Amino acid sequence: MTTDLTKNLIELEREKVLSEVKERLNQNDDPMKIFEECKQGMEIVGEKYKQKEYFLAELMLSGDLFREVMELIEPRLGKVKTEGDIKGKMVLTTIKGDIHDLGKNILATLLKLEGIEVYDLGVDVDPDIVVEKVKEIQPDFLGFSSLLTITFDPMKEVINRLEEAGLRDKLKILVGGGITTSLVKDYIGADFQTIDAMEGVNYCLEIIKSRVVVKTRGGI
Ligand code: B12
Repeated sequence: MTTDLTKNLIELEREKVLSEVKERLNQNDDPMKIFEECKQGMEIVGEKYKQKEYFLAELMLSGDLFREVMELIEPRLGKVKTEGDIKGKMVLTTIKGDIHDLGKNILATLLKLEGIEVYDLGVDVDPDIVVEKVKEIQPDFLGFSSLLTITFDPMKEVINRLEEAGLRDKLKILVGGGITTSLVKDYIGADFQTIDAMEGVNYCLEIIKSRVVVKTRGGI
């Protein structure tokens, strides 16, 4: 179902989008529902770009508008956990060639709300830097946000190099972003793939829970 919000976002009606978001937040509507409706709009903007109905200018406007929506939504999502509640660490990145960051940023926010510390390396990041940071930080998770097909080979390269360095086994690797599929996960050698940030967060929480159980059993 296409809501007014989704429709207005597709049509890049900035004022209408922002005023509806503000109004619904004031009425305590679920911020994640508002987010999903806007995300759906972004997918259709992408389709229109593909069909040459929209051009780069519209992609850019949609990106800016979505960011403005996120700025309104994020403070309503909850409280970031404090140091004592940290359950795990993720190095998160968008690899070389790709500058899309809206999905990555929402994932980072949702992870922090659940007590997963995020080392966000940013966008267009060289594989060397990702490998170095994983060596340095020794995270539980490595997350790749990918919106361009040209990122598949550099992500695969990072994973191969982590394997060669003996760092792969301890690490769970997630890949997400609108264009990814389970085939991409298999191709690059990741453990988990999703196009829904919350599913990624839940996967991390399950892994952390299972590790706690194993440790507890080991201690008996
Ligand atoms: C907005 C947008 C842009 C903006 C990005 C602004 C920004 N700061 O991010 C701008 C204008 C910069 C842009 C540029 C380009 N874009 Co663009 N863009 C989009 C668009 C319309 C929306 C992307 C988006 O933000 N969606 C909303 C977010 C919230 O969704 P998401 O990223 O999927 O994230 C969600 C989940 O996937 C998940 N998630 C995301 N990452 C991760 C990571 C992990 C670990 C986990 C667990 C979960 C997770 O969490 C999020 C919430 O649920 C998409 C269309 C689409 N279908 O995605 C095209 C799209 C990605 N772009 C595309 C293209 C071609 C380009 C350009 C090459 C265009 C050009 N000619 O220059 C450039 C590339 C620039 C570059 N080098 O990166 C193509 C990619 C095609 C391909 N297969 O490679 C798409 C698919 C459009 C299309 N249908 O053709 N783009």
